[in-house]
Amino acid sequence: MNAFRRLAANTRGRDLAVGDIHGHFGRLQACLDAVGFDPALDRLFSVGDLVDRGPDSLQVLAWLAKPWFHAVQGNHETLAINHLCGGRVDLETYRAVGGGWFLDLPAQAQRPFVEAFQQLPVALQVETADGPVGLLHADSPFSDWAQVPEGLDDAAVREVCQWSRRRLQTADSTPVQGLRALLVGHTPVPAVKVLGNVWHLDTRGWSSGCFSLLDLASLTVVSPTADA
Ligand SMILES: [Mn+2]
Repeated sequence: MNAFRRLAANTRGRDLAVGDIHGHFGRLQACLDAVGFDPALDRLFSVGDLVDRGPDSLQVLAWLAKPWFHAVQGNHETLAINHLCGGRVDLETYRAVGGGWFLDLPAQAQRPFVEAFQQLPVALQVETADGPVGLLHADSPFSDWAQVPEGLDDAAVREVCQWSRRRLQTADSTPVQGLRALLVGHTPVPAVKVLGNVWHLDTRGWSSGCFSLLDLASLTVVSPTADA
């Protein structure tokens, strides 16, 4: 697995990003339909946590096979990998955060999910006309994005990328240098929240909120509101 991936700009259609999905691909598709998402031209970027909690986790393999869908690895994908690959996972906690669909599969059926999750980068950089946009699941481990590609060799750095809530908890608005914007999820927010140039996109579309689709070219939220 290469933990860092770069993607060229989309010169044909729109690039949109979404926060944590957590097994709600049906709701996500409805949201994409509502904004006229065109799978022939547009791309959708996910900040990870594709599975657990919602009813559609098994659909994740079909979604990851879509050529227009690009995701980074969230901490929930890491839980599945660690469970099958001998890492330490507290089973009670994993089940409590929605991992039952995975834990109840026979090991042989768990394997394709883990293999797909292992292919996901921890950090992704997408070019836009106005500069690069970064994505990772939780928080940037560095104030300079240029340090990320090599830094990801370190497990402690990957852990910050996938688990940290420091920036939101400390309301740190220091921008991440080298990026136009960094898009993250992991910690739910009532509405899309920007700290510095870091956009927190997990607006609980998987729970009582709704998905927020962010247009990467304009850095505007294009998804309909709950009462639209
Ligand atoms: Mn998470």
